[in-house]
Amino acid sequence: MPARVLVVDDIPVNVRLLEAKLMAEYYDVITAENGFEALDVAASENPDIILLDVMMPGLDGFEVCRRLKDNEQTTHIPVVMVTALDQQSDRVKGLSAGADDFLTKPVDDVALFARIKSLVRVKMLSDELRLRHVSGQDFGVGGDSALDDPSILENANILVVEDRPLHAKKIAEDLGKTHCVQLEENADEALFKLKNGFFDLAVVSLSLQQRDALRLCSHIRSLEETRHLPILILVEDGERDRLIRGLEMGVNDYVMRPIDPNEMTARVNTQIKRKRYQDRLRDEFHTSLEAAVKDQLTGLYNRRYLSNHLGKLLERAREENSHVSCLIIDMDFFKNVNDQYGHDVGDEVLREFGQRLANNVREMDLACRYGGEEFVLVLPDTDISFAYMIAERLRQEIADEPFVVSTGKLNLNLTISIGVTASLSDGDTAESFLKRADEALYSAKRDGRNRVVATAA
Ligand code: GH3
Ligand code: MG
Ligand code: MG
Repeated sequence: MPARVLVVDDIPVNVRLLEAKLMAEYYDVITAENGFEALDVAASENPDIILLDVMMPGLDGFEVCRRLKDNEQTTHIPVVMVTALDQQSDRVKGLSAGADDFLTKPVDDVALFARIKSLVRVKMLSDELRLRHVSGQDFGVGGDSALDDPSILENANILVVEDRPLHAKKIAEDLGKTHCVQLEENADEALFKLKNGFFDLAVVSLSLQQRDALRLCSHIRSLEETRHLPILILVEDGERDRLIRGLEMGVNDYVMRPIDPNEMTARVNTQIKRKRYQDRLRDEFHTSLEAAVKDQLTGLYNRRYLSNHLGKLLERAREENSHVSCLIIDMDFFKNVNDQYGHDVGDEVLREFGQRLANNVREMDLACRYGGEEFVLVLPDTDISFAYMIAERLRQEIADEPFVVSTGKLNLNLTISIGVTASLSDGDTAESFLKRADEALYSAKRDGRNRVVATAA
């Protein structure tokens, strides 16, 4: 879906000019001619970004920005103030009104699209997080921490790569007011630090004297550890071609020299936000992925994962002409534990059993909770006699070692029964495979429990 841009300017020619540029790049453009209209349209149309003229009769840009940021419905929409050239005081005012970035008139194409791209990306990431948060709450998981909280910028670590000491010192001073800054003059050293440290952003001078700064940027982009790290470059006036090459190779944004500290800070903050939203999304993804495949009580894989995975293991075994074996394990008379000591103690036993099972398996084995007090252990590359041996060892260990529960107050002697089978060379589905093991388990129960029965295929 193309990003939707709201262009606000009281001079129709300015609106049309920006509109034409944006439409040429396939952005969806909506417009407003004054501050009040801008507030209405922003609330009703939910644009992905707002380009806001400063000088307007009635409500000026600062006031519009302030109201947008005060309104819960529009506060998350990034605002770029379009200011007259070299109006430093406008930038300070814009920042305190909550603006996310600045562009100067006449608007330069490279600057325009670099900014829109960064900010729209930030907004989409935070929208996505907000959405997941809402659905997470529907399922009763995930906290309710505010996502637009200012803490997203706290304790950010920035590496500044600049080999001219005076320039470096000035940048460190400016950014050091709000972030933790490290200076590095050597490009190789910088790459090493970025690779091994915990940085949120690399600020690279495009005018390094000792090394080609673009080569450093390209290395940062290609290394696994730094692929997602945002890069902001500092550019001299005559370096436009190199700037464009930098943006093409994945540099995220730039600041022109002489550096306006406010502008640099705004851009640095945008990049840090983007990085951190992205990190949060990635973390949440891993957590939800884990929740989808793991059993909550024991931390073992769940039945759904087993069903998905077992078919693949069997297929691979067939291709490689090897065997997969499997144990179905069921606790004996487990109902008695619940009846006698309560469900919580039962849960404790299951957790402890899961732990013991996990301790008994190899990296390649798949231990899962099949349901209630039933567990499945899948052993790739293992024939039935070896699987029987493992099952027998496990049975023995459980029978010999009482379960210590209720913080040491109870010692429970429990036993397990196990059905064992191995895959057939001429084809076995996950269902037929598990069914055979289940039949073996049934025999073990029938024959008196606390025993292992293996079915020869
Ligand atoms: P058998 O030797 O024939 O397997 O006897 P059993 O009592 O172990 O088997 P049965 O299938 O009759 O009962 C299983 C019990 O496991 C009943 C159920 O309440 C309990 N159970 C299943 N899931 C859980 C759980 O998550 N926590 C607890 N505490 N108990 C559970
Ligand atoms: Mg049982
Ligand atoms: Mg059972």
